[in-house]
Amino acid sequence: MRRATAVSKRLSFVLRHDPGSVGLRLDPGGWVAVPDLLAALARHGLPLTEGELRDVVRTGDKERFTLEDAHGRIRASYGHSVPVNLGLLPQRPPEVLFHGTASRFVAAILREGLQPRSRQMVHLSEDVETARAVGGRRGRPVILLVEAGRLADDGRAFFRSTGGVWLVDHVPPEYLSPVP
Ligand code: HQG
Repeated sequence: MRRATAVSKRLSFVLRHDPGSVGLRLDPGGWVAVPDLLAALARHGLPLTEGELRDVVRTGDKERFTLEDAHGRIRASYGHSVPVNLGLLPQRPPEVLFHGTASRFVAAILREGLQPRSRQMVHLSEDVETARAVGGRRGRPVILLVEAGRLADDGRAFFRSTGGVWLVDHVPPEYLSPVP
């Protein structure tokens, strides 16, 4: 695995799922001070310069992290399993969004709707290609169309993270249909 990929995966793990694994605590918004993160990673076997951290954030294939220079802090932009309040304001989503999943989950999803499972929120994509790549991580990909506009009209809050990732707490089955 490329070093940048390995660093990105470790950052995702620490900032989304287990800051305690390197002795860190996230603030309520999911942020951690950059010097604290670098020191914690170094203590746990991943010495990293600030320049390298910046490169990983900037050149990753997705906008997984947000680096706020004004405050010298960083957080994962989405994907959390630890409770965080990202402070995003609800936004009107596009009329349709997409969710890529693996074929073995489809029957349960069409019965129960989309659940966040181990994460805090359900993650949705703006286009079919992205959704296909997301679903392909877990098996044979199946794309579900989400009637996001109608669900928003019916009162559910949608949040836009970075890189065209939309977050919602649940999608009931009546707003879902498989894309042939
Ligand atoms: C499925 C990646 C059965 C759901 C991606 C998914 C994303 C159900 C799996 C982000 C279900 C959870 C998140 C139900 C949902 N019954 N299965 N009722 N409801 N599921 O990884 O959306 O590359 O937690 O379809 O690109 O795959 O890491 O969610 O297959 O943006 O930056 O349960 O992570 O980004 O899997 O991925 P995940 P996800 P990164």
